Amino acid sequence: MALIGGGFMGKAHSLAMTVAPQLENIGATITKQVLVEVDPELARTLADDLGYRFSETDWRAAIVREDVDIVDICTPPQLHEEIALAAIAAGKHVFCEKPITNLSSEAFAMRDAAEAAGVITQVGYNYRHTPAVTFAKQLLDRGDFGVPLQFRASFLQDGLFTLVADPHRWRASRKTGGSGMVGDIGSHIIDSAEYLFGDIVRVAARVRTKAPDAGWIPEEDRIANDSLEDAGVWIAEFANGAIGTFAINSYASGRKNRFAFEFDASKAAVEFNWNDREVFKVSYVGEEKDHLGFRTIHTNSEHPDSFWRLAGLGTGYTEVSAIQFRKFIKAIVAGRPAEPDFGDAARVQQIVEAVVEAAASDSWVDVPQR
Ligand code: NAI
Ligand code: SOE
Repeated sequence: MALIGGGFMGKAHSLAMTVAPQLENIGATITKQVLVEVDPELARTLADDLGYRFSETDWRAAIVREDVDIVDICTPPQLHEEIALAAIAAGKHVFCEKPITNLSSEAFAMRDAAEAAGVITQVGYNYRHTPAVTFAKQLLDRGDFGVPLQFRASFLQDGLFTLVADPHRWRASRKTGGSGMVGDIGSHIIDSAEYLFGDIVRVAARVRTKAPDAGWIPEEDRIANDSLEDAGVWIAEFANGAIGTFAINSYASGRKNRFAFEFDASKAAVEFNWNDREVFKVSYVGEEKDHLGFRTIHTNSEHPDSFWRLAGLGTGYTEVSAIQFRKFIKAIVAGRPAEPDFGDAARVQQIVEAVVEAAASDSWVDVPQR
């Protein structure tokens, strides 16, 4: 593999790629061949630390190497499209971090290019690979929970202040950060919503940007200055008739990467919170009255993708990441599409755009159907 961008996610991917083939035979060996960073010294140091054979400063040189089969893109989003298209043209399989790019039109072109080239793609919507989420999805698809009715999701963080102050401030500019926090963290709950409940068909929304002192930047100033939204709420209708609500912001004091959803279906209600990611909670309709309420399902080796035989040992960020790469490599070995691929991610981007447009136009916006 060639890793492009050795920042936060570059490190997470490197750790996960080491672990991915080790607990199960996935039919392939991963060799960390080359790491790309713009600064040569940083590239060399990171390559040594993270176990890559070579370092490089130009991603173009890395992706055409004969000894590279997989290109893993972990740069800020505005570079994803160019790197991915070039990697696809070079016949490489591509893993790309989310958002796949900042425009859905570009994202669909990336999907088409990958399909035409016959390469496998996957995008870093990692939360759906948490064993508890995967198992909830299996039960939902099997009909155990009945007909999906209502989905409620939120992704809350309190990190904005650090993000604007540290080198990761690319997130605070529209040119580099794309569609703000709706694209950055909202995209994760959109991906999970479609993964679990199916296609979203229309949305209505409000987005906001927090003023430096207190309150919101006035809407007219926000729009005139093209300020990136850092908060949003939206409602959605699904193709299957279900309805949903979503909320994000990046200054929810004390909320540490709180990705969470709950849903009600005709036979059960389900609750998942990434901060307690080893479990999910389910309450079945029709239980004996003295048993009514939520039970906690602890994931263990009985459940899909789990790492450890014993429940309670913890399911970490690296483990979930390793699960997503294990699936990616297995898809490449089997020559079948991975999930979520560029097509799925292009749809997420389409919904991100619909949310921003719905807020700007103060109206419901239909999401084009697949
Ligand atoms: P970061 O800022 O920590 O790392 C980006 C790295 O890319 C930096 O080290 C930078 O020097 C490097 N870079 C920039 N231009 C480059 C170029 N031309 N060639 C090679 N390297 C270059 O950013 P972070 O947090 O790692 O985010 C990267 C991507 O991962 C983003 O798309 C972000 O949305 C996504 N992400 C996904 C997460 C998830 O849980 N799925 C978590 C965090 C980020
Ligand atoms: C920052 O908001 C961030 O790192 C996102 O970019 C990731 O996608 C999310 O998983 C964690 O938060």
